[in-house]
Amino acid sequence: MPSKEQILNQVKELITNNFENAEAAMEFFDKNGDGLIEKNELKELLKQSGTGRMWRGIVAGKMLGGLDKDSDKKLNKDEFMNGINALMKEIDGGEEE
Ligand SMILES: [Ca+2]
Ligand SMILES: [Ca+2]
Repeated sequence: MPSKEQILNQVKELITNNFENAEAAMEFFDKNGDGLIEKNELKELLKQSGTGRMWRGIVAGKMLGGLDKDSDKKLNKDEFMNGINALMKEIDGGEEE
């Protein structure tokens, strides 16, 4: 299994390289437009970031488990933004490209 750091780094890169901010990323991945990121949408995010097919479900589940504060199995904007902000803080030392 890829390490947590590896996956988070890929997600961070995806978002920083393709979106102006976390909000824009959330809008993009909220495919059904309900204002919430559910597991399938999270899996799509992981797919785009390059996480292998066999790990996406597991990783999406773990991310949901960690970020879903109100336990509705979906990430609302606050939960998603908290996750992204934590991600941006947690990983540093990467070279700007
Ligand atoms: Ca959604
Ligand atoms: Ca939630």
